[in-house]
Amino acid sequence: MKVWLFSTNHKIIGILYFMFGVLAGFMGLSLSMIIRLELGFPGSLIGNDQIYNSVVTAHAFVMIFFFVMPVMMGGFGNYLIPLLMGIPDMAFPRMNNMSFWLLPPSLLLLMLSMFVGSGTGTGWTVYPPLSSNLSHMGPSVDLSIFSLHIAGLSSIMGSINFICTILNMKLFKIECIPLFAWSMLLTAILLLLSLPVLAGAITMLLFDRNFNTSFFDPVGGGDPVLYQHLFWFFGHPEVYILILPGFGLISHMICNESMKKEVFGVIGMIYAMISIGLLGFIVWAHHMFTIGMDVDTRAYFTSATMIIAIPTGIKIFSWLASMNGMKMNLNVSNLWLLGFIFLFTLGGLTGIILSNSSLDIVLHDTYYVVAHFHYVLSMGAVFAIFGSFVYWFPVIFGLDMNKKYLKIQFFIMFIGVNLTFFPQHFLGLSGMPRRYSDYPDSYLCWNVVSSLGSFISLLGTLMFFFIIFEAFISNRVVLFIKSLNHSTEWLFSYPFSFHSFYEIPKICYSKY
Ligand code: HAS
Ligand code: CU
Repeated sequence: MKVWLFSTNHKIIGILYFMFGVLAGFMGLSLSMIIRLELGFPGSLIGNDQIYNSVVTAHAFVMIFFFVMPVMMGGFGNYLIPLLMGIPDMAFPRMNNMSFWLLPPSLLLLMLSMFVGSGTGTGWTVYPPLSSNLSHMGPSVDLSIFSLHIAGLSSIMGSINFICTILNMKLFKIECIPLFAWSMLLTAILLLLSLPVLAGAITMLLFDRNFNTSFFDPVGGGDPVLYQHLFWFFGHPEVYILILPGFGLISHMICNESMKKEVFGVIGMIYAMISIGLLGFIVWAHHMFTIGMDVDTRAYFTSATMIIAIPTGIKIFSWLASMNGMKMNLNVSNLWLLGFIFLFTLGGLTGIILSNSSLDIVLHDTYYVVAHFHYVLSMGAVFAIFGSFVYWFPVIFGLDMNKKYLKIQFFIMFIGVNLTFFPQHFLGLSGMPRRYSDYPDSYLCWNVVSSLGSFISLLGTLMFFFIIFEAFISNRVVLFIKSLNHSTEWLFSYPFSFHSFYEIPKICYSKY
């Protein structure tokens, strides 16, 4: 018990993050099933729009802050960074423990906000005036704000830890550390710079709600648009925070699966990630084209946003170039990799369409946006998580998963998510707004398809847990890996020892 509660060990904390992420992932999935049940047929199932909106809000919060971020940074980051970089543990192991243990109370507050009062029906953006005390009286929004504060604290401490670990404890020059370490470093910097802005915005909102300030209330000289600027100055970097660690994981896996000693264009990849990180801070108002912006500002934010397609394109084409010439082997890891590249690109392209301010005036707040971000998130970030989990399962647990089941599971997921989200492009283009619990009959067909798709992905996810269960009970111990890998995490024995490196390893450079 002590081992799990008080551990300062990066592997234990990594596994704690994984367990927490799985729990939260299931919560988020359940909430999404409620959404798809409500929208699976016209008319009302829940019978209360406030509850429907609270479910949508909680789904987003849980998936973003309690599933994707903890699993990618907390889980894979903590587990793999020390192993990949040849160091005994994270720089601040006790702070690492605290980063993790702030998350359960934070999730608890979020859950409370659903059950106390009338729920936070504001969407994950928590825009005033909807989130002010006139439209959302009662404690729910305050609880959500506290939840975000605590989750933010956890992330900030985690980020400081990653930045210090990677910059101070590296054994190589910075341009030689693995791409996954680069992606974690950049994600941590993005978090450190953007989260305080969110914290400021929601604290001002808290004051508006409870202490009679009027930062966002025009009646007292405030402006709700200020909130939107503050929120999206955090919100847009946040979407890259969600995908950059995935980029790192994908680079790492592609390199190994295509039997190359490094990814095509490593330096280009590093510069691409740096530019995505930097550009991410100067495009935020593409989420606000409909506030009544003057034409120059619209032109600026449209062009700045489009420029991000360049570094992202560099990444996509470098991955493809890394795969070029490989002996094509459609094993499970490669299926997830190809799935990621294909579907993330699709989501990225719809992002470019949305970045055109004139088109966005029409598409904003429709299902087209929902389709866009689910392609980059549920098929970008989540495919990276599934693929990485399958790929590193032998490293973490020393056991082999059933390959045939995994392949079937991949195709179930692939069909499920595409069936769920592709039709949402059509719904968006024909004008169906997001965050409504009902729709006119003309939207029926694609909504039914989408709900069916979501049930297929539910089956896929359940099957994944069956496969993990099966791997544990059949206990196929991995003795050695067939192909020798380019990185160090495979070199250790199972079950893992507490610290993999008790002294600084001797590095020798060889010219192959
Ligand atoms: Fe996004 C809304 C634009 C990437 C997540 N995005 C969202 C929301 C989320 C999200 C969660 O400009 C909704 C927030 C909310 O609740 O309201 N997004 C972009 C652009 C990119 C992009 C330009 N988004 C992401 C990633 C996410 C994410 C990554 C999370 C993981 N997004 C928008 C815009 C909105 C938006 C608008 C607001 C919409 C609204 O009205 O609310 C880029 O980073 C994507 C770059 C990737 C590619 C693909 C690979 C590149 C290649 C190179 C060649 C391509 C070229 C483009 C030259 C572009 C292969 C050619 C263009 C063609 C159309 C063919
Ligand atoms: Cu954005």
